[in-house]
Amino acid sequence: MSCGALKFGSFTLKSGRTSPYFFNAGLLSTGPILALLSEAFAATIVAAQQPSSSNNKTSTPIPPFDVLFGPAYKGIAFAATTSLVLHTHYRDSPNIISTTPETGIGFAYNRKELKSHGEGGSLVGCSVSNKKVVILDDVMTAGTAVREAIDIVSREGGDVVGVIQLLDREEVGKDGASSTVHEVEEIIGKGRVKSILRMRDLIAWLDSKGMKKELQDMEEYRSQYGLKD
Ligand code: OMP
Repeated sequence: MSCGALKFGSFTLKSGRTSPYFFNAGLLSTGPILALLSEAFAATIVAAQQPSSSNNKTSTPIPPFDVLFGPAYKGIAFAATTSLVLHTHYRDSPNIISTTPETGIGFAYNRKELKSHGEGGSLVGCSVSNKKVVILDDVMTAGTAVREAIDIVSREGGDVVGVIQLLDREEVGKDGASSTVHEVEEIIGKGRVKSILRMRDLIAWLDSKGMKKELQDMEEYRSQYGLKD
């Protein structure tokens, strides 16, 4: 909230849902904030690579991988800065990287418009072809944006083995029956979609600040679109 990235009011979302809050990750745009975010993304990736302590045998950790993919535009800075942090802080951790620590994790992002001259193509940065790829993105609501990112990487021959979101709004997916996270994990594997923050964290924070009106609006929205568990 201190930099305006989290706003309360009435917002029409990409999914058509009317939300009492909106998270604009484009405003997370200073050096100190990026340092915090990229460290959080890196730590979340490393934690997601550990075998789950739960008894759920179907859940698979994110395997060693090669490339971070940041969907244009907001994901670009996340992928670039997190690949840097994985190199500076985590290069000696075993099993993060499927290539050598010296090469490090690459990063890539898409162009919103195809470029026909110069090097051409729709992706910029490290090739994802025949690579294991982790997608870093801003917010997940109904999952349209993240599905698009998975399609882009797959079309270029990459294998998406993980998705890390900055904020999971913890909503039901397009069919309204199960969570968006569940639907995306159906595509890339159970236990492979992680988030730094979730809607429940925002609610706990609002509660701790005594922001009653916002809290009530969030709870109402959650009863309509939130997870039932
Ligand atoms: P879904 O594609 O429905 O998952 O919505 C996620 C996308 O909507 C994000 O990548 C953003 O472009 C945008 N969005 C936000 O940036 N912040 C929000 O709080 C909510 C949305 C949204 O439209 O759902």
